[in-house]
Amino acid sequence: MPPVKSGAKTQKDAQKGQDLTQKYIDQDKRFGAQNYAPLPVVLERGQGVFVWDVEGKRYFDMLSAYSAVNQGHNHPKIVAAAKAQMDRLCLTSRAFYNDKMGDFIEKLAGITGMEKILAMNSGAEAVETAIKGMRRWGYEVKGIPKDKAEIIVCEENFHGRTSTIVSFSTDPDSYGGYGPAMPGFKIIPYDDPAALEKAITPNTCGFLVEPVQGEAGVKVPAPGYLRKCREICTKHNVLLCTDEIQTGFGRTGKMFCFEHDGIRPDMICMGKALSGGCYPISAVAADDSVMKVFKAGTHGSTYGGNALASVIAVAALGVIVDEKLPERSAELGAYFRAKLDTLKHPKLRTVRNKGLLLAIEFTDPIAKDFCKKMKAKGLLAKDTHAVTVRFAPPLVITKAQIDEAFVIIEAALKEF
Ligand code: IF1
Repeated sequence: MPPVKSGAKTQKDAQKGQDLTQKYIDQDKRFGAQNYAPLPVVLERGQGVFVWDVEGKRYFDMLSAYSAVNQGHNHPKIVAAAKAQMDRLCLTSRAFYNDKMGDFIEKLAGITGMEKILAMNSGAEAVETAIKGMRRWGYEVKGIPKDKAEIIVCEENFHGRTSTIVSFSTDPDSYGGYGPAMPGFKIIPYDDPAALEKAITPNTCGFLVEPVQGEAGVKVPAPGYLRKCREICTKHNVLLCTDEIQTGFGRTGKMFCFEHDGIRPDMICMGKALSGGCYPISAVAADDSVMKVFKAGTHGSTYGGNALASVIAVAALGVIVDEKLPERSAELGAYFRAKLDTLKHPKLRTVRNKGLLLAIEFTDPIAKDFCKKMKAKGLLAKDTHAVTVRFAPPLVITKAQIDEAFVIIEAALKEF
């Protein structure tokens, strides 16, 4: 007999629930491309820091859809804004103006401190936009000879899945079998300003960097790294482009992670929490000296900046500001970190964090098994690179909820 799950009242209900879970997993196996290997949990509802599976079991969401759900699942203000707009107008394409995009880009320009915004949909599209912008700036403003522009990136980067972006990935899972690689990228070690300066040539147009490397396992660079990169880029007339798709919108304890170093990049890539998880919305911000290279007809997207997306982004940004999510993230990140620091286990190597982007690293490749054990106890988190588990709850989490989640983490660790 299967054990009774917390969401089911009787043994029979539990069996029914498990059958339902299996049905959805079978459907995925039967009809879906198998480009993911998810934990065997099928979610049907979310609210705040919690999600519920089809068996009625509740989980802490410690992934937040890779930091897209900083505002918490189904934030009522974002959902209400979306619902109201859906009755009015969703998509017109950019062949015409709509009456909502203006408020979106004005608000995002204010928050980023940049003059201009270019709206896209996925994070990868924002990065692609930045790459195209840096190259074109290189030719038109810096005077780099045709087709010679170079962009510098870092080892263990994660910037998305397009064929160009995976061309400069150092993870064989990401780039393997997808060649030929797009030329024009130079890869240097992360957190190494000297390597940046050495890699720059007269043909370098930009440096694309994550303020914290998420997929690499929450790799936090030395304080001042971005400040040094800023100085080097300025000195050599190279654009500094920070990928804030995962680190932005409060995740690391500031609105944007680059603020920890007190700098201003030339371009900012944003996505994920720009919609609070309610719609794919991404954007690039830059001053007009860079953004001017995008002339009419030279770049775009059917859905980018649509009315529905714009209204959702305005609401999602409003929640971040009104609920002081960056400040919460700083305070609660330190609180969560201090709790993780008390964990004692021979297989636990280290703890890292920047705000509410935290990770624990094991000495052995047990991260996936650890996630399975936490799942059984009602907490969902994701392993990365076999030895690391990332904890990134919605930023609306409370201290009491962190305490409750920590009990699960501690209990799961005891089973190793
Ligand atoms: C998947 C990782 C996280 C990103 C940064 C751009 C993008 C991402 C810094 C692209 C996206 C996601 C994609 C998701 C897994 C996830 C991820 F583990 F792969 F690295 F978050 F840590 N820049 N990251 O983190 O944005 O096009 O996906 O909207 O399954 O690929 P996107």
